[in-house]
Amino acid sequence: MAVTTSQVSNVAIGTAELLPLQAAARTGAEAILQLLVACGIDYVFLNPGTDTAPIQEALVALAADGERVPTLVPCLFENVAMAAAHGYFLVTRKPQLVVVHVDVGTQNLGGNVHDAMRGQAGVIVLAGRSPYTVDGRAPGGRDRSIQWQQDVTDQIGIVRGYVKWSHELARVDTLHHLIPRAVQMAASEPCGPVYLTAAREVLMQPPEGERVDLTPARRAVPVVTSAGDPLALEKLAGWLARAEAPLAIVGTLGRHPQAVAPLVELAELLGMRVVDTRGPLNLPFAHPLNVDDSNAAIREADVVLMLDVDVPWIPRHVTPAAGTRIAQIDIDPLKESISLWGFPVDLPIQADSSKALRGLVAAVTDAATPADRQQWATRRARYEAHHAAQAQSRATALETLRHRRPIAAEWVGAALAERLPPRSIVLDEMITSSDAVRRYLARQTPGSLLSAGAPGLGWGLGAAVGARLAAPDHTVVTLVGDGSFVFGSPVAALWAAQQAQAPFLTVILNNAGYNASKMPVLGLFPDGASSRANAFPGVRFSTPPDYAMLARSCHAYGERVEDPDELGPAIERGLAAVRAGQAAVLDVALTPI
Ligand SMILES: Cc1ncc(C[n+]2csc(CCOP(=O)(O)OP(=O)(O)O)c2C)c(N)n1
Ligand SMILES: [Mg+2]
Repeated sequence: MAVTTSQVSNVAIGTAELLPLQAAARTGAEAILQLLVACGIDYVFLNPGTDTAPIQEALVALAADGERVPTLVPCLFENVAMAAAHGYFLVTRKPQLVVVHVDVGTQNLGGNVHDAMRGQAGVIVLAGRSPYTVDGRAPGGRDRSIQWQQDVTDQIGIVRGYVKWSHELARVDTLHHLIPRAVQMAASEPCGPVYLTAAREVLMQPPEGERVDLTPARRAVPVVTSAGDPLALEKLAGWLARAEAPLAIVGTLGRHPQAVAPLVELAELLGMRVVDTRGPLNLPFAHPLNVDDSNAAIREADVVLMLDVDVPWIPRHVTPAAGTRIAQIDIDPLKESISLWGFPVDLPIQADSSKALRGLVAAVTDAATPADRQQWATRRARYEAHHAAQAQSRATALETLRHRRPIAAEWVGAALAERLPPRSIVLDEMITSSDAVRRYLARQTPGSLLSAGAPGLGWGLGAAVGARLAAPDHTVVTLVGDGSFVFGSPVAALWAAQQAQAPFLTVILNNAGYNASKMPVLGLFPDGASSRANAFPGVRFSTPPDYAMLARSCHAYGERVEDPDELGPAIERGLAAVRAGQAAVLDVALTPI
């Protein structure tokens, strides 16, 4: 049979039909903003400096003329700006603008640029760069000593390994090509950050006729992705149809919430279990085909389908059996940006999984005989029974866990699950508490659970600001470790939330240190000196900061929770503060590491 090409098409990010052909622009900075607005950019997350002054001026001057400008979100630390744009992108798939000072502002984007790259988040970063001229003739030329110090040999090199594309905007008369190109690049899959620099002379130079051509901005639409080669999908359907133990391993498929339904359909049709690695929600948590013990499932599988996953298993811990057929559907099957990537794949298919899965479901349906269907239904019933027993033992365990003191991470998940309103988005930067919390939080709705998709800590707070701006009718809750909370520049993030009227609830899983940095010491040296002396340099926070007080100093609600019976009421107080427009931080005391 022929696999039909999916009808799903990419969403245009601009407002193409409504655009005028040209816009007024007295300076290069005004031209850039006009172009970005024409490309659908709604927000600018800004940390300014000497060389971004023309952009700051353009925001005010254009607004005074009644022109539309991106809404400003002031960020007191650059990693908050980067994470906020990332969070906004995950909800909307629309890149936003991050403006930072020169090389130093770029360096402060820090690990959150890594997150945007690995998490495939489209973000436009625009950094100033030292002025080109020193003689005083060109407007914007150097007038401060720092402009020599900040004139480094390779500013773009700071982020080159972490961006999809970069460019030094050196001329005003090419901005109308380059800005839409930057937006298209960021928003096309695999999405990612792009990095632009512009010197003040360019930002201040008047475009010809003091107008900028907006026509290219009409075409800043993401590249239409493929639904996958029909023959390859048919072949894969044949493998799956004849499998004894088919298994899907899923990474970031759920970045397209519409991909979850066809995954569920495929899994239910085949009685195929699904390993959901710790990314966005790929499968409703309570789905009976959701695998708890992924290593055992991988060992048993005879056909594995990898779906948008960077690391399907850790070879040191488990590998599929030798004869297992392994297929892959991925927007980026080669993983070019990962130096050592050697997972064996017999059938790598480049495709947008949200589209390809529909074709795959159709192909499997077509290939199914009544005997197949009978066999798949039996298999599904067996897994469902197993899952029901697990769910029962989880519920039994919770009866004890909900009263444990110090508070159990599992109870944090369950207490939230009992109280979060239906329209909630949860962000996960919890590190070692994540599995326990996720198991009891049991997110169900596609698009309602987000993660950085990468290990650069300091993402969860800024990303919550962006997610809330993108979904103002949703309750946004960010779950972080105590280490991650501090990495997230809480003063800057909570203040940005207040300024941008983007309140969210933060729950800190506070184990008084970096558990993730303690565990490798025990793992590599189980009987080593650290283990024997119970001494772990750099990982325990003795006399930790008072995070609730810190929150209050940033105009947020803040509360420390030590009593498990108080956890539920505290969550309600936090949610009430958020409903009233105030950010809230609950510092939940877990067992110290
Ligand atoms: C920017 C950055 N710095 C350092 C690390 C290394 N690192 C990984 S996990 C971790 C500790 C996280 O602590 P916390 O958020 O409290 O979570 P826990 O491990 O205690 O569960 C550290 C320091 C990192 N991933 N990113
Ligand atoms: Mg911790």
